[in-house]
Amino acid sequence: MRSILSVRSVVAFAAVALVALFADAALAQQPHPWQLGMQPPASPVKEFIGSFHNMLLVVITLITVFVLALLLYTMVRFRAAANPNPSKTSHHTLLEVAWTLVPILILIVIAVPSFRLLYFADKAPEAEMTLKVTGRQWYWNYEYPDQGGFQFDSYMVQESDLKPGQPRLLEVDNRVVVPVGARVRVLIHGSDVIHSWFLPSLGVQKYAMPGRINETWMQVDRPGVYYGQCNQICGVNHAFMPVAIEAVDKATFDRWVDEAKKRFAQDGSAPLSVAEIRMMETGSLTAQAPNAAR
Ligand SMILES: [Cu+2]
Repeated sequence: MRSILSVRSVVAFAAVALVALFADAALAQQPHPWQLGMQPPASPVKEFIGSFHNMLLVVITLITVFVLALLLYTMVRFRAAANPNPSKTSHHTLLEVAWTLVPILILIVIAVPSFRLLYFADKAPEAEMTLKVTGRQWYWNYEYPDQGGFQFDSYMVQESDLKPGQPRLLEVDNRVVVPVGARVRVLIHGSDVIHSWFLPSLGVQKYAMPGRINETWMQVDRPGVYYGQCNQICGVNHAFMPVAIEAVDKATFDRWVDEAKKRFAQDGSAPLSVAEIRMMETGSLTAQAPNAAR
C-alpha cells in the first residue's frame, strides 16, 4: 500500500512539474537569471540544434572522462616509485593506427548530423511568406514584401517607459508579428555596419551585412513572444537594439497586416500591436484612434 502511495505521489509530482514546465513555456521566451542550458526550442531548427547539442555533450563527456582516466592511471601506475626502470619503447603500430582512426571516426559521426543541420537551417524551400530584416545603428527595420510591402522601425523601449511585465533591454515599441506554424523566409541585411539578428529560442542567428542579403528561415511552433538581440558588436548602442517576435494565429495576423497597411497608407505611423487588435475586438479601442492606446 505504501509503495502504491509513493508511486502515486511521484506521478502527481511529475504531472505538476510537467504542467509547470508547459506553463512556463507558454510565457514570453527570454533569458532568466541563473538559467542553465539553452532556452526551450520553439522552432524545428532549434529542436535540431538542441538534439545536436545533446549528442555532442555525450561525445565530449565520454572523451573527457576517457582522457582523465588514462591520465590518472598513467600517473599512478607509472610513477617513479612504482616503475623505476621506464620502458624504452617509442613506437607501437597498432596503437598509432588506433589513435589516428578513432578520432577520425568520431569526427565523421559528428560531421553527418552537423552538415544535415547546416543545410536544414540554411533555406526554407517552400516558405509561405517573407520577412525582410534590416539592421541599422541602432534599431531594426522590418519589411513584409509579400503582405503589401509595408515596413516599420523597431526600437527598444527605454527603461523609464517599461510597462509591468515588459523585460528590460528586450522589449521593443513595434514587435515583428508572424503567424504560428508558417514557414517564414527571413532576408537579413545591414544598412550601415554589420549587425546580427539573433533569436535563441527560434535557432536563428544571421549576420546583417551591408551590401549583401543573408537568408534563413523560421517557423514558430506555438503562440507567444520571443526575445532576441543584436549579437554582433555594431557600435555604441549595440546592446540596445533587441528583437521581439510575436507569434499569433493566422486570423489575428491577417488583421494585424490589414491594420498595418492602412496605418502606413494614412500617416506613416507604426502599425497596431497585437494587443491593440485584441482591444479593438473587445470594443475598448477603435480603429480611428489607435494612437490613444499607446
Ligand atoms: Cu549590434
